[in-house]
Amino acid sequence: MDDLRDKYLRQIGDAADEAALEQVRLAAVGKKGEVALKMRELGKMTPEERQVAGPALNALKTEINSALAARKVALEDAALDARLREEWLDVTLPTRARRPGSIHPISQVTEEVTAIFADMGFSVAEGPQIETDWYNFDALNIPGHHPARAEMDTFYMARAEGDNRPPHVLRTHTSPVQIKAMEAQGAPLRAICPGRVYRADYDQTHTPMFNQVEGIAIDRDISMANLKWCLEEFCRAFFEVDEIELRFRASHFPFTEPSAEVDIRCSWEGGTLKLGEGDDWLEILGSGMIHPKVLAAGGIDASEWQGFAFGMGIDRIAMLKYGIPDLRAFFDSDLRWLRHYGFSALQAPTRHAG
Ligand code: 2NL
Repeated sequence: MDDLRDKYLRQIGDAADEAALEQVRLAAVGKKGEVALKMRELGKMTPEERQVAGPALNALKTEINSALAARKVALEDAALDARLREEWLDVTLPTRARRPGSIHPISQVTEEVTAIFADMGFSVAEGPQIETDWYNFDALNIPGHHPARAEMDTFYMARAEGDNRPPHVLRTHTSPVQIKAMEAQGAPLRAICPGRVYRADYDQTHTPMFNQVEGIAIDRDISMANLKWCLEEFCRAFFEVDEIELRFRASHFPFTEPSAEVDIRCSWEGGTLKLGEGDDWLEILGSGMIHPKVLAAGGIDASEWQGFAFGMGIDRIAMLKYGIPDLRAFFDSDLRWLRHYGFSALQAPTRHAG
């Protein structure tokens, strides 16, 4: 018994870490440890022997267990001490004389657009960037084999092997958010939905991720005339030009009928863009009256309600407003570019001040 005690107390003292200590614990007082084996031998003893050996074994077990617990605490303390010696921070060091960060033009323009439409009574809705194909396509009147699904160069999410359900997609527009707003809030409804969208397209004027803002207004008597006023008001406020002129060109989208692409009058004289004057036209957005099937997909009765919708690229209108020449630079995270085109965190979006 004394040999056992000496052996295990020494091993406990020598255990260099918690793993080693656990090995000793198993060998000594574990289910198949040496003390347990000795306790099994009690059965073979005479009652007199057992009366001595039993309590002695129990006392040994208790002694080993408390030595184990004490050693565990000591090891934990030592580990903590080592960590505290290793991980330290001199909080008295002076701060680095560093320029503060800046607001990315995308964030700035999103704020500006949001503030302008908020003034016109639109609320803001956001939603997930990964969508079911129903919310991204079917609800928008883009059925399974419609070429728009291919046109939109969709990124499909992987499915587990053997899972034959249609894959989720990275949303190709923010329209799913409007469908969900219709479902949740019903009509009448005015909402804009800014956010990231994804299309597998990469060249001078396309990045696989870009930012879009879409808007919808639904009521009993909303018309294209309301759409035109709203968009003119928006352009005046956003581009900070009083004399703007918009041109509606007949177009086609599956989710609107009729549909129109909207151009803004501009001039490129002297190589700089001026809005509201000149003989050129610049396409800035797409729009139309929400297709009755899309209203129905959002749970809205198309015989009672109608509305307009529009969509535009935030990156694109940011380039126009702030004279940013290269779309791809938006996503390069180049510090010099960010310093040049970024906005001060203290500078409010243009419309907030007015
Ligand atoms: C573009 C064109 C557009 C819409 C987006 C929309 C959304 C719902 C219902 C109907 Cl929920 N329409 N969105 C409508 C017309 C055009 O975007 O060129 N975007 C960059």
